[in-house]
Amino acid sequence: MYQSDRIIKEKPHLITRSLYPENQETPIHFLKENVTPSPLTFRRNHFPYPSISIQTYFLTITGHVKTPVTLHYNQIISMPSRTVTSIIECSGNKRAYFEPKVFGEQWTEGAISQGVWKGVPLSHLLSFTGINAGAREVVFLGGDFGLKNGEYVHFERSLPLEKALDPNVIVAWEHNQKLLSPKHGFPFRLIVPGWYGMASVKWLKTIRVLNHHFTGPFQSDDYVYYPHKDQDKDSFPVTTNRVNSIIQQPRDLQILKPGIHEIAGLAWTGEGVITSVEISFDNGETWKTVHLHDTPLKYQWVKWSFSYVFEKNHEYNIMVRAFDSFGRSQPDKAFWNHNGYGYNEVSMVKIQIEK
Ligand SMILES: Nc1nc2c(c(=O)[nH]1)N[C@H]1C(S)=C(S)[C@@H](COP(=O)(O)O)O[C@H]1N2
Ligand SMILES: [Mo]
Repeated sequence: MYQSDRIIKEKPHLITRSLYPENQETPIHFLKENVTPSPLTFRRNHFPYPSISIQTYFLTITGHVKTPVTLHYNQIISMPSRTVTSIIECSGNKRAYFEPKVFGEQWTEGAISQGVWKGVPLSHLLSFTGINAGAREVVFLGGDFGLKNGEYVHFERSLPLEKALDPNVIVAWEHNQKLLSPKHGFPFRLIVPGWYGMASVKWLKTIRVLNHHFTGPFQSDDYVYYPHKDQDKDSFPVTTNRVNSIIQQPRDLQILKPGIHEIAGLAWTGEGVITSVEISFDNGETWKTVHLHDTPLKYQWVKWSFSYVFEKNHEYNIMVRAFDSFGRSQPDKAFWNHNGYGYNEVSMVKIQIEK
């Protein structure tokens, strides 16, 4: 066997942003299938992985409920289940592209995955306990913890009651027809389709119903859009995924032979569905509609492609923008915010065609 064959047969790798805690993104040309295999799924962690043993594990549902309950693993996985296919995209995806630069993990475009998640609807769990009048939010506590702003805290986030009761919000134990892996939240994680990834709390330990607004550090400091550099005014929380796209092929700064090439990628949105994707070869003066490979579905990405004849000895800026059923599209200039969330500027690659 030649050395090159051996290299080609090696498994693809993630791109490491940090190892402790582990933060790794997926090279976007590996997002080929509609379901991202677990080993290729990006990893986003604020703290070291918790160690959880199933024998001692239980999930508590408490707070502003009629009957608090404690459930063991087997009780939960024997409940009526629902399967949702959904993307999970980190709200910091594409942060590296903000100008001026912002602090935080410098994700490029691969902090996104699409998976098939099976679990019990949260609404079913809450029908078990009942909810008291005046309930406003539901808080989810993850089993991982560490220092934040000088204090030991767990990763903890809330959802407004209305979103928590959406039948697509599930407490999942299966990912792509397999048991949830330890890195992605075993034994249970929340899946919140349509919201950026921070909402999908891993290693779920406690569910608490509140009659007031939750203000943990991952709710009030992080995952807030702060539009100004030096002041907090006009801030608002990070929730749904913005309409967005990536160009997977050709890759940025690739050199190609003259002639016909296929341009291909993905497009997605958090609310509604993708309605069209457009491409421009003249810096946004004119746009053509690309071919969508499937009927766009809610919470899922859609693959698109477009064939184009490239002239020799030329450079091209290929620009792509997606539209959704709310009439939203990708802006010409990203909405800058202090912590660098929700980047969805028109996607672009620059390529060169040989002489
Ligand atoms: N308990 C816990 N849940 C968490 C996180 C975390 O650090 N701890 N990170 C969140 C963020 S910011 C994202 S983007 C997703 C990433 O999910 P993944 O690592 O399974 O891809 O998990 C979310 N759930
Ligand atoms: Mo994230």
